[in-house]
Amino acid sequence: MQYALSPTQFESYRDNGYLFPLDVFTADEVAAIESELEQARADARRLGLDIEIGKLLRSNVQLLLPLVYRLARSPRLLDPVASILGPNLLLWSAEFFIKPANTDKIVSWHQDLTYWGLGETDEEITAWLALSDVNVESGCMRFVPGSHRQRILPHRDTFDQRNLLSRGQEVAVDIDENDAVDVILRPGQLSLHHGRIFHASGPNRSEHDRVGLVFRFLTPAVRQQVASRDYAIQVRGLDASGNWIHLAPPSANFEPEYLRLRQQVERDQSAALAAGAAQELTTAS
Ligand SMILES: O=C(O)CCC(=O)C(=O)O
Repeated sequence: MQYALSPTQFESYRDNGYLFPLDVFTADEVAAIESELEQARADARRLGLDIEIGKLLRSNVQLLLPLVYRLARSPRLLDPVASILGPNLLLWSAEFFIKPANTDKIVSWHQDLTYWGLGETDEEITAWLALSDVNVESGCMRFVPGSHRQRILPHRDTFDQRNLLSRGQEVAVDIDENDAVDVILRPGQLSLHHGRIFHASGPNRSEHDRVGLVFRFLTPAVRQQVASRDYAIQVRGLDASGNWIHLAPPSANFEPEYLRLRQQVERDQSAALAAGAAQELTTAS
């Protein structure tokens, strides 16, 4: 693999539960991605779709935009993931985490795997791609090093409207903010994180939108344990597990059959995501 992690990077991920920054896309490539996203927004408007935050782009965008599959398969993004998870890789979901300039949107301290129905697996990784400057002022993520070695701990729902998470869930332990590391990224850089790492992010006090495109990769050995079925797009290697319904990537933005398919996927996944929640959920993570 041309862009495999070095042994030092691999050990750093294993010990800390995260790794950043990885240089993945150049400034020109980021500009090309941004103009494709602008086109996608125009397409959404033309089709009368609601593209507001928390809606269309907030969940399962791998079923809406061909761009997402292309980026997910790019060796510079996927080789580092394969260095950790091995050669057989599924894209389970992709989401935009957008915090508009000067807004109070936050993400509370949580562990990703809590409500996904995928168990406590080590075989899931998030690749978080910065499409803007991401720093303390604009509300970058923060990680607690080594916290991925914990089990999934109890979380409580806050349903805070400022929270970008579906239930406003937060891990029910006191986090010492002094232990946390700021995940500062330039546009085109990537961070990787483990599904049990404690992480959060603060409000965007800057004058520009903070934009992250987030890919959730799994090995085929991971299983959906709460919902009756689950779906993935194969991005590398083979899957003989029978654990996943394989989907083909879309070939155009917002294809009607994919909009329907995404609704079906989210109905099925909500059995895991909403388990035990006291309110209906509007987003998928
Ligand atoms: O983008 C953020 O601020 C939080 C993202 C997050 O929680 C995640 O990718 O798991």
